[in-house]
Amino acid sequence: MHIKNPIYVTQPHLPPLEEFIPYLQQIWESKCLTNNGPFHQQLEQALCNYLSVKHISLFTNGTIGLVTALQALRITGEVITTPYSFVATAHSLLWNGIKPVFVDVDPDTLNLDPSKIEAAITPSTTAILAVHVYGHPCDVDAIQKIADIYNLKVIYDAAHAFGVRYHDGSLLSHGDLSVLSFHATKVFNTFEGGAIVSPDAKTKQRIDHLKNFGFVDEVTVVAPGINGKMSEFSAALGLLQLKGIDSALQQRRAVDARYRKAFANLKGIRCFSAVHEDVANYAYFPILVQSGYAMNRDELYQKLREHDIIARRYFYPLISDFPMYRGLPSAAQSNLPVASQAAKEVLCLPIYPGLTEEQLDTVISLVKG
Ligand code: T4K
Repeated sequence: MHIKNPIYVTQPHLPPLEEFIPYLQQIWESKCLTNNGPFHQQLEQALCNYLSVKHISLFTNGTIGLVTALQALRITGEVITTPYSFVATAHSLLWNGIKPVFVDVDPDTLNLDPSKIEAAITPSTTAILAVHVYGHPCDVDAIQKIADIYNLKVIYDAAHAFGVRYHDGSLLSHGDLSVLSFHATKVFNTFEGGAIVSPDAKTKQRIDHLKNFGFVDEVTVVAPGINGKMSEFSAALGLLQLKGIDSALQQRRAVDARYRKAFANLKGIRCFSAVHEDVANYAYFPILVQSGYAMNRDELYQKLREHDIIARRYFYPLISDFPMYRGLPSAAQSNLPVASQAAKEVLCLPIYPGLTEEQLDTVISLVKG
């Protein structure tokens, strides 16, 4: 069974091109390309409504959002974080001169394990930077409880968590700030993009200053801000993407259900259940390839590639194994046994709107062997 076009782990969801043209015409007519233009303002409002949050600041990408979130809360010293994420999570700490302290993950969710956090707190600890990996919620209550006791800020890297609802509200309302990514590979994309969700208008205002070089008005600069602004092109696409988001999420849900059913009794393949969230977003379909399966994870990865199926090992290697982190005492594998094992076993299978039945059958039959 050999297929002509590769099947990628994801493909961006895009609206019909002709629907984007009128937005481009408006941009051409107004000559307003960026700097808090009309589409930018409309998208902030539309996202607040869609996500049920009060304050959103759009960004050029999620990474600059993370860097800015740490600045906005004036985080310094040491921050407790997870090794099991995309490398941008920890890089945002280094860009702020902050020392990451890696803590192991929970075997059920692969999110930061709250029971391991307290042992890693020192007098220099100022915050917890956790990730809702694959869009599955962290144990936000347990994390907040620890943060309250030790007076720590909590930032969620919610790059995977667009639209996820938890505890009768948006998952993005937990912690002091949540940071989204609207990268091409995400559930909701604006080509490149991101956002910070703030709890109040004052925090949003500080973030809006920081993403615009620190400018408050033409002659006043209050902080060494960065250029993190989203352009009108991305904001316009975002407005259009919102119209199709519910259908895109339904299509993802259908793919998720197919995989889950197909692998339910497959020895050595473990799927993650989306039992914790009220509304899931099916951002990824990770499986763990464990003992009992016919081959190891890398062999399955290779076998799929030979059939032009480009599954991805998110997240291998662990962040703590990259050269700029591995010298840290907390990066030792002995400190991170659960994350280390997961990094050896995980494989994210293709999931995106538009994945055809035939493509899905191909992936499933290869995994089933
Ligand atoms: N925090 C977390 C937890 C994150 O996962 C990420 C990003 C961030 C923070 C940072 O947010 P941003 O600054 O990116 O907004 C991808 C993405 O580049 C990255 O955004 C994402 N996480 C990460 C998990 O995945 P790669 O290196 O795997 O991407 P790439 O280019 O190999 O793309 C994967 C597949 O997607 C391709 O094989 C084909 C398809 N694709 C990709 C692109 C870019 C397309 O079909 N079209 C495209 O334009 O990192």
